[in-house]
Amino acid sequence: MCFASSSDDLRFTVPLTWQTARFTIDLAARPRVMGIVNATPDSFSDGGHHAAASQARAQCDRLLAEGADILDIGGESTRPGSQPPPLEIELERVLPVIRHAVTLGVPVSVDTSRPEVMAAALDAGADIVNDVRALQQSGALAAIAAHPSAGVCLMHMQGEPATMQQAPQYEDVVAELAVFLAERLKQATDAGIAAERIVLDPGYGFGKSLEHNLTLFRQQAQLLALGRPLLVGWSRKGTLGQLTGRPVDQRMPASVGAALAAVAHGARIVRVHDVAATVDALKVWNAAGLGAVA
Ligand code: HH2
Repeated sequence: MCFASSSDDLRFTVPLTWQTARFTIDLAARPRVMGIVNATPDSFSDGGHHAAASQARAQCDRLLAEGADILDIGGESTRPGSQPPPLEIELERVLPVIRHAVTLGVPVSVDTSRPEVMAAALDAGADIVNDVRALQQSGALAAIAAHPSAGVCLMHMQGEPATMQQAPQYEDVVAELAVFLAERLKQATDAGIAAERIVLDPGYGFGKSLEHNLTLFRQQAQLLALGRPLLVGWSRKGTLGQLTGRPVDQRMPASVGAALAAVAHGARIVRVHDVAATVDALKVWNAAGLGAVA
């Protein structure tokens, strides 16, 4: 893949809206914060904290009060070594939370790879599907295409969560990732999902070593050549633990730093656990004149 423009130029050429079912999200004025609601017993940083539907619903309310622009609700942990839960369990975890979240007045995303969960969540009023497997499961493209304006995040992952961190390998991580995301973007648009509905995600920590993650991070803005906004998730991830020596419950400052750096490298949506801290940091970022891309 050839990148003609400099990364700085690209920040000003990528479309800066994201079409989702009920909302057209403006990404020009300031970067947006996607708050994570893991309705799971086993997520790597907050597993079990919001596993009961009542806890997950309360977490939606809390993140919204803290300033989240989007709520991302997931019922499968994709931490290294994990296995997907049975379909019925995933549905039971996410649907009651989505039904609550869609009453709160912000875009609601479902973090899933299963077409059945995508369809049920969109039918329940969700606006976005966030798929770490980039709509590769059979029926996933059709499930999104069937909802004429639902948004979608296509993320890169090498392998599957169960084994992805055992020996990730790339000759050129940035180029390979760009080829993958371009191909998934084409598959999606060929299936009838308009490009305006799609954002892309490099998938930090998903089948990538420390070195892969950092190479990608430094060159992340090159992915803007694909012509779609970038969403990134650095929050509390293992690479931040490797950089700081901190356990997962002490990675908030590193996560906020990573979110700002990701925005500096062209991301317009950051997926985070620590919404209040990230929102505060971005307020300062925006006040310093760094937030708007016009
Ligand atoms: N990371 C995780 C899950 N979903 N989606 C996108 N688009 N980008 C990411 O980087 C991403 C994601 C993993 O984080 P978390 O949800 O906190 O953990 P777990 O998968 O263990 O529930």
